[in-house]
Amino acid sequence: MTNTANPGLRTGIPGPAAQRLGLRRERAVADGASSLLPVYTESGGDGVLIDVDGNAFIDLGSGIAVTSVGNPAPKVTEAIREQAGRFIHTCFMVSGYEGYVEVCEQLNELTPGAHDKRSVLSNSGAEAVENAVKIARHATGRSTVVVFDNAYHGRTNLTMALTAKNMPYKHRFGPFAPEIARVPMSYPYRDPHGMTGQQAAQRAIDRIRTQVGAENTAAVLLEPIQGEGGFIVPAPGFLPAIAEWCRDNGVLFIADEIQTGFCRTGSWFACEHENILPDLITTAKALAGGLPLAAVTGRAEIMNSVHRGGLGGTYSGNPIACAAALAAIDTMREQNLVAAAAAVEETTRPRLDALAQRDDGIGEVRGRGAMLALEFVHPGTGRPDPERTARIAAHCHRAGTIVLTCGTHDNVIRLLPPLTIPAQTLVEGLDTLEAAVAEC
Ligand code: PLZ
Repeated sequence: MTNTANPGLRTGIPGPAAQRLGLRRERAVADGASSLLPVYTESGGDGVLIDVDGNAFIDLGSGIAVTSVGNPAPKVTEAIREQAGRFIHTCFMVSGYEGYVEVCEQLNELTPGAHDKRSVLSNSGAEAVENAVKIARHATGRSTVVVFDNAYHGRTNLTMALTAKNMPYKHRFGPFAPEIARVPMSYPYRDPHGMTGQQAAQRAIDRIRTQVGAENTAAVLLEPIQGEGGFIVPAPGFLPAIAEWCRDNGVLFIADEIQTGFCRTGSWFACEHENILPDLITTAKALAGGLPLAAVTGRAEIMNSVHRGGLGGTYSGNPIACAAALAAIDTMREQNLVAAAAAVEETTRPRLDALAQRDDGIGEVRGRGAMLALEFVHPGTGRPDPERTARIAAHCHRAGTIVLTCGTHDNVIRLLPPLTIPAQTLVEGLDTLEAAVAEC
């Protein structure tokens, strides 16, 4: 289908070159590694991705909240080139380099709280979460990790256990790591009407107290705004109440800011919106502008409780990824991407709210900054509507705008545009989404 709305489309989707690659893929790539769109990227640009058929897609996904600084961002590209021309790898466990140290300095400075901090780097978000759990168990001498309904923390064995959703993440991949307890999240749209953040926190704390026991709990791990689980923003007061209980009970509070971190929600980290000071914080995604890099940052005494050599990995904190991260962080500061995320919200939120006014299949508009979503439901019952959600997303894709879905029930369309997206491009992407909602 060729669409007139996006003048950047040259062929139907997928075009002939993408179809040829699709056939090669079928013969070479495992079916388990699937893609949302049937197209193949050739290059990027200001808020767009150009595919192998010359089609320009408006990017409202940023490769799942990664290319916040642009794709490619000139400074990041330059830093990668410069570092690649000097050396590519030493293994930090063999010999150090300045980039690793400097990324840790930046993380210690930028993450919430002025207390003494240390950081350790790894390759992926899941690996950072694994490290955070290792550190928390080591520091407390306790084993249980508490996680929440709808949580997403990764696809490795331990992080599958921490992740809530069965399909596609866990199905037939068990047995899973033990000593994980799951408790209810604050989910204002679905919680009993009027339930406050404090009440939702008390519900979770009662579960922990009665089913685990504080003295067995190493850490409470949570996303301050849940990502894959549906862009769920907990009711005000929920996060502070959980953090306070943790503090009073010697339980570490780990904030997974892998998706929410680095300017995405209109502050450097989402914990800042409620003045939370996590003991440990995991980051990845936008940190290195598209290169694989992740981190755990936390209180010095907790981080340093681990014996020498207890944390590491061949590629952890790769020099090129560190160079990219420093350039990405520079770009965030120079271009004030905190303000840019707030500007995305200013443009987008009123349009989503207006859309929800006209469409009783939209149960809720929610999110913060440049992390916004629509939850689709059956009118009247509030039952999740994953079918319509999938139709709307597919319609957007055929019309040349990349939107992502999420949610435990696959009934949420989420927007994660690059924070550098030109205003006009964002507006065109939103036009496409509005048309898709109207037509489906
Ligand atoms: N914690 C909060 O959002 C990654 C993964 C999607 P990795 N989310 C996108 C998918 O289907 O694999 C994520 C996250 C939060 C942890 C992770 C894991 O980060 O870098 O994908 O391992």
